[in-house]
Amino acid sequence: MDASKGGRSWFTPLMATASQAIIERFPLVDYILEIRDSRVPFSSKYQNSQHIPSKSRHLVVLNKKDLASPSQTQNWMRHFEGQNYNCCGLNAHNKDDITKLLNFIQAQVSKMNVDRSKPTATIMVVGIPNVGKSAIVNSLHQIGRISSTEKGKLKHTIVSPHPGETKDIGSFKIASKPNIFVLDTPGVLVPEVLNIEMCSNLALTGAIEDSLAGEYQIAKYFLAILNSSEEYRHWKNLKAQEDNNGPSQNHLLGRDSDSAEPGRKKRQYPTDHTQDFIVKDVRRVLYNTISTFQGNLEHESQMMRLIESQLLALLEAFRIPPDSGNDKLHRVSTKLINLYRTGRLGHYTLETPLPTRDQHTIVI
Ligand SMILES: Nc1nc2c(ncn2[C@@H]2O[C@H](COP(=O)(O)OP(=O)(O)OP(=O)(O)O)[C@@H](O)[C@H]2O)c(=O)[nH]1
Ligand SMILES: [Mg+2]
Repeated sequence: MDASKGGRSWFTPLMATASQAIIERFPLVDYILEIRDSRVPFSSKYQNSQHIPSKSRHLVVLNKKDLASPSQTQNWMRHFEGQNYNCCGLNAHNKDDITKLLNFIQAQVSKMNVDRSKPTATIMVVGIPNVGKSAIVNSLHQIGRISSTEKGKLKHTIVSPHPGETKDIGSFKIASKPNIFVLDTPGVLVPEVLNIEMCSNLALTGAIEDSLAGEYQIAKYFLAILNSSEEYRHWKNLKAQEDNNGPSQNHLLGRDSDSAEPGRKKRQYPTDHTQDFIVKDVRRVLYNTISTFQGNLEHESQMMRLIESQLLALLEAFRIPPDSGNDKLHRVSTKLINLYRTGRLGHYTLETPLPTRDQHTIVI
């Protein structure tokens, strides 16, 4: 995959300007939160992090931990701590996580400001696009320890599933005495061509606009990961239910399939509106196609054969008519990627902290 496609590039002029503006602020701010995506902590490294003046004023935040494998997030945290970074896993939409982060920031600020001579501290949030910088800033601002008058005038920075949403540096107050302000910044990617695996990881996790990589390619990449992982095994009981009852009829009854399971709290997926019975059918199709596949998934051509058959089988699960024209594979791909990105098809960490061929040569 190239940095540009059809005259468009992921490194936009706005990114170049923002990149410079952010670097110029490094010496002026008191602390930096570098946000990475827990699913790809290596590929989501912020390109200008070498300009951050000191490790003691730099926290690596592994955000979207709810979408990653919890044990792998622990491994990554140990990895960063082993390199003398402060590091934490975070879900930007989880109040407890944000409260802990706010406590940490306040503790750092008071350590840096022991004589309380400085009335204001500034924290800058940096990272590649779509890793959740604005979501974290909004959450910190909302639970911020500020006066009730200031609480009445809360601002919002735009949070969106599409990369490149934040265009300017914005300031949000999160604490008083001393005042602490957090700067939200636009996402910045590397300008040069990346290796194919990093590109694929960034495309799948949403750091690069989907149309640059192509939805069909991204969906195929996700299926290759799913087919090589153990996640689909969690859906075995769906197969057993089908054997006993036939295919899902919940939609006919207008019933929410997840809420039908006793003792399970219904999960919320704010950016995904796919109904539960469809998700269940998608999981069932994926489970059936993988578990009955006779070929050898180590062979690329056989993996591709499985993937292509899965995309066709998923048309029915997503209720896309097979005669719905040339864009049917595009539609099924878009829906599949969306389910993956909202965590409804399992939790995947796509990179390991162990030194591998490529990762070994690059110092984080
Ligand atoms: N599941 C999950 N989704 C998250 C989390 N943090 C952010 N998101 C979602 O990720 C998407 C991107 O979030 P933003 O806060 O807009 O990302 P950003 O880093 O500011 O992106 P740019 O402004 O484009 O650089 C949104 O759909 C958020 O709701 C998280 O911890 N978990
Ligand atoms: Mg943003």
